[in-house]
Amino acid sequence: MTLNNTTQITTIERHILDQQHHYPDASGALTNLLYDLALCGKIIASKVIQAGLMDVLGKTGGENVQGEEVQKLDEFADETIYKLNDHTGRLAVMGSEERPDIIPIPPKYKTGKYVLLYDPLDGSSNIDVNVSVGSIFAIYRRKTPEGSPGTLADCLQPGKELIAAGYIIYGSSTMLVYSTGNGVHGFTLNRMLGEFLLSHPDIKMPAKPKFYSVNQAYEPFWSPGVLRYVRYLQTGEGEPEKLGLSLRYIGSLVADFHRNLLGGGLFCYPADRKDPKKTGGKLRLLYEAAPLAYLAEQAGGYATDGRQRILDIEPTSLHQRVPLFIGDKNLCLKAEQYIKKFDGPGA
Ligand code: P6P
Repeated sequence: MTLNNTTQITTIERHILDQQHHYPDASGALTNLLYDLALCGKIIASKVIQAGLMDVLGKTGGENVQGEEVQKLDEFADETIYKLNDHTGRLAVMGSEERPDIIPIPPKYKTGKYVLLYDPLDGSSNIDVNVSVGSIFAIYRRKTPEGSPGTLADCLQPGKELIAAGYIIYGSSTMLVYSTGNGVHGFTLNRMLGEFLLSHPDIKMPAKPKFYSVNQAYEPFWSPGVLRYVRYLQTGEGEPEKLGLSLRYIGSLVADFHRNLLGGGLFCYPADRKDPKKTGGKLRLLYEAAPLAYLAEQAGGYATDGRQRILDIEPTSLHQRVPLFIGDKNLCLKAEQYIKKFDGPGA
């Protein structure tokens, strides 16, 4: 049977299982955890598609056809990921962008050896204008002894300790992109079969970048180094040839990252002085920057906060923010050079 002219149908379950042999001590728990996240993606995708309809219902202040109160989709996504993972015995603890503190495993369930950190629905404010949004996940091994409740210390691990990371993008098609440290692999949801099928094996960022992504509205609030860097992205100043980049900014991190991963380019969200909360950047380290940095490096790219490699940053709090430059490795390293030169050693 052929599908999209391929002679082999590889489901995500099959692919994850094939990856398992890289981990001799694999008990299958990581494999099953990734299955569970794929199922979360299917469930969330089914709701995101209806969002417009629900919005119409929501506008009457009424209830949806099942008599349920219309839930905010990001809360729905958060509940879905939590409920599909709280009882499996695979996790020691969870952390979510939607919840202020770590999420313990209910005492009635066994704890496991993994830690799941997630952004259940990043960019959800874009849903009502039909812009792609995404769920992001990061998986670590616990550091505290098995059998005890997971702790904040289990969550505050640098990205270089990740054992798996990925995202589900809800766009023109629903895709799950993940890595367990052996390359980045993309799966597209076949709604008829209800299966994620391998569509983008071993993704590598194109050697020649085509795009840069930044919110130019914050230009007046950037540091001198960031200003000069973005000017470099626009003009290629000092380079033997123009960079020839196009600006593409969707305002949805997963969508911007996904386009640059496949098309080649750099996304940046620098620190800015416009909002006191963003003087250290807007995006979150643990469940946005670090998992995407892991994928970027697995695909031949890089990620920095402008001073250091994202994956080397030792987290100090669950929801800490970082400036983010992610994608094409040369362009990321150029950001570090400009910031060091024009903003000083450790501004
Ligand atoms: P701004 C969405 O709200 C988000 O968290 C990311 O998905 C996105 O990259 C960023 O914020 C956009 O922020 O300030 O440009 O609207």
